[in-house]
Amino acid sequence: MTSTTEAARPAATGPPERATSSPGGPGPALVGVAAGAVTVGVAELLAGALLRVLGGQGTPSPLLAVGGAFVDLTPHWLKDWAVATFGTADKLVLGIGIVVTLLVLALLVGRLGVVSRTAAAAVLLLLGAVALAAVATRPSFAPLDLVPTLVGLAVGACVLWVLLGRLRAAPAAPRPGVGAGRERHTHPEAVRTDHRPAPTRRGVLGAAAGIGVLGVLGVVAGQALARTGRAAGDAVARLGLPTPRRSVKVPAEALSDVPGQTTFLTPNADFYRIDTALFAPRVDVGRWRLRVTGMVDQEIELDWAELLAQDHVEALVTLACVSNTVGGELVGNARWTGWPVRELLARAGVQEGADMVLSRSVDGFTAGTPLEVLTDDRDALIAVAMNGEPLPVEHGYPVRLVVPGLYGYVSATKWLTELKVTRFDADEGYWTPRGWAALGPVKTASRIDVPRREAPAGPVTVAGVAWAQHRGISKVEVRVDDGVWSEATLLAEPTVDAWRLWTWEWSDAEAGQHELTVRATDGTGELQTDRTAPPAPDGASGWHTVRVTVR
Ligand SMILES: Nc1nc2c(c(=O)[nH]1)N[C@H]1C(S)=C(S)[C@@H](COP(=O)(O)O)O[C@H]1N2
Ligand SMILES: [Mo]
Repeated sequence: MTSTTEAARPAATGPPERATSSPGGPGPALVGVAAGAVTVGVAELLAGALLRVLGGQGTPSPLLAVGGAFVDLTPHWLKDWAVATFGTADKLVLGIGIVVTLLVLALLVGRLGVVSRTAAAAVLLLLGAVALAAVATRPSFAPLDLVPTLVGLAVGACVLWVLLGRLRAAPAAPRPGVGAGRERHTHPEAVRTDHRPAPTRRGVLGAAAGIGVLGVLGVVAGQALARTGRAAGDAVARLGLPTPRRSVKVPAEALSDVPGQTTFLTPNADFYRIDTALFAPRVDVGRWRLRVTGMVDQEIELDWAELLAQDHVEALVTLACVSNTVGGELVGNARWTGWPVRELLARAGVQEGADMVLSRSVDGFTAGTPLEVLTDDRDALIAVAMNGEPLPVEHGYPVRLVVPGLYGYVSATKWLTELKVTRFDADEGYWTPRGWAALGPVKTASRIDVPRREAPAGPVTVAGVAWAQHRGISKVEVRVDDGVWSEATLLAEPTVDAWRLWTWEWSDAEAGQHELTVRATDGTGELQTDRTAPPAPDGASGWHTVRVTVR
């Protein structure tokens, strides 16, 4: 009875029959994934190699170009939702989304191959055309950028075509009526393939898996090459940074030795990064230009060598993001080297009636900055260095704006390429039509760094940082639970444009739950507001409170 059923089943349901007449099962899908992986792998490897060989001026990753185009096409509400939901992990989530999408598309292309090889190849090429369109519409596009994707597609299409064909020619497993027990010694094809090119199904699938793995390795290698290529590009700039006519030293009295407290200068590698760019644009300093346009007597175009030849200064400026929440980390302080914007604007000659400068990035981002903060005596800089090093790519290499007193979204344009002198009633920065205020002066803020959760009973050092850029900090006060406000000790304030560190000795922390609250007073004597507000539209406000368990 059992043996009858077993012998009958394959013949009755017929999978072997179907497999020999047309390639069903997981095979076609695997072939699709292999073709997809090798397409992307070859494209990424080639792009990375070009970037490496051309020293940071080669082509960008096709994958990232597709991601970038996707971000550009995403509606605002979806983008806002993604940022709100995933925070700074939004790019990781997008990356995972892209990989999953590609995987599904590749599976479908493979399955389509069961019906028609031509159709599968056509769809692969169609998807390739979409990728090419994404590459071609990137802001920094150069025709060479198309080559890696084209080559990848050619290889991928060949792999798809050949493997689907071989899969079709390969007999699946046992032939109809062949029982499992007899497979080994009655499988003539298995013996034959050892001597003749007629493929076995297993052989084809093995090849597909191998090719797929090679494709993934290609992506990894391509990304690694691109990274070293970009680093090589940075070395170009390292050869030439300006010697500032005025340099700043951070006095020891501004530095803290309290473990866990904010460091006065934020190392470049730890500096928060916020921008709309999926990947930081690679700007070739050799081709970089800064243009001054709009309401000026005379338009100006400046290249890297000309910019370096100007009179640069150093300044300590704390940069803050309007999206920073109370107690949040989207704020950092650096020593910037740059040429004062006011000197460039004076050279161009600003015309009567202008009240805004719209700065533009190579990637299309814009910021609208009030003209007056760029022309008064503050250190609004066309910055080329950050903490003594060329700007890191993610922070605007080779040139960005830094303006003391304003949130980054209305002032700190990275990968700067144009300053358009204009009017607020004629132009607006990137974020303004997206629901953020046209003006973004930094609100006075203070933060408790330590303790954050727990503290031992007895004396406890409470420490943190406060900022009110270009107004300075004159007082910081700390309160335990609903007690009285005590004045914290302020560390030195080398400039009103940077944050100020503070400490306070909590002399008698008692076991139990406590709330510590901090508030600052700015240099004009105005107390930080206790009115809580969310980041949108013009910056969060409210006092920072931490809940501490004392043991
Ligand atoms: N080109 C470009 N510049 C930009 C942005 C951007 O999206 N694109 N974001 C701005 C915002 S919102 C902030 S807070 C600062 C952050 O600078 P950072 O990434 O160097 O910290 O950059 C500003 N400059
Ligand atoms: Mo920001």
